[in-house]
Amino acid sequence: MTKHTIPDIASFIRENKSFLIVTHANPDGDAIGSSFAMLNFLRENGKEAEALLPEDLPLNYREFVTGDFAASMTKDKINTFGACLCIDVSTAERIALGAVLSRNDISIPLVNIDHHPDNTLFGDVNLVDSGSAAAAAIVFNTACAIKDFKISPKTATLMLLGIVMDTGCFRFDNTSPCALRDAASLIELGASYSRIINAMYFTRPLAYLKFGAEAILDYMNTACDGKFAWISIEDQLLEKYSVKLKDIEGIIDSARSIDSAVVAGIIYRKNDGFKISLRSKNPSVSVGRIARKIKGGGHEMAAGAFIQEKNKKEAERILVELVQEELKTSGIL
Ligand SMILES: [Mn+2]
Repeated sequence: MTKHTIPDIASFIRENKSFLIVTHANPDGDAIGSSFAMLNFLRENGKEAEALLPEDLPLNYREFVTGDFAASMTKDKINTFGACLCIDVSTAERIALGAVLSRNDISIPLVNIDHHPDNTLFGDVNLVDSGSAAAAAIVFNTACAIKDFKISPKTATLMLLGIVMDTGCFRFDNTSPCALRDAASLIELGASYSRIINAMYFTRPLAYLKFGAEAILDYMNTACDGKFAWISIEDQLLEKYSVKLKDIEGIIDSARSIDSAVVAGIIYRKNDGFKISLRSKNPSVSVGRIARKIKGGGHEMAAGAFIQEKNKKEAERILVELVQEELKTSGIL
């Protein structure tokens, strides 16, 4: 359970020959950017590396990752690598290894590279910096610490992708001087900022816009004097526009942008309960704290959780109560 530093990881990478890269389930921009940046970086500098990602990528990310990963892997295969680099994952349970495998099936050294404040230091080696805006920024700084290794424009673009997406395109509170400096350095290294912005913010099927319009019109709710706004996503609405959940998580920004809202959320049915994403607009209101009460976790300003409850009205009641409690604790209500 020791914490390591960037120079430790830099020498670890230098000393090992082959790496397996894994990230979290439902990968977001930082998970995808940081893992594939690491994959490219290692390959371009003479290391053997493979990525395991047993999930479909959200549509807009596909052009950055050209099918270059394994969708499944056996335990034996995993353990043929020199080490496993696990990037942007807060707990061992969240590692995306497919349906059958778990952390305990990995017997090679596991390096945990992450920035979540609730990281459980589950690796054999742990590089965890919760002050970092994105895991991609940690990957970038680690890459810089390996002096004779090169960072190509392709790798730099993937690193920048992670930083752009985890800072909400430099709009969230984690947009630190450091994050902006890293982004500037990456653009100097040839990262294509315009390509990222066009793919992430200016490219979507018309059906997605219509989905968003109807979601705002008919599925937006508010509580706590308008301080909590959330969209309750119904399967029938997804079906109507042939939209996949993983492609529309940005819809939470519509709730977030409501002037009175301090906490924004989306809620949707998953298995035997409801999955919840939450955002806070005020640093004294921790949605991470709310999430940790209901089988979830994440950052203080952005978190995810799960309510095991079949009835939607009841799940929403539980959620509103928890948000209300947090708003009261922090003196907002
Ligand atoms: Mn992240």
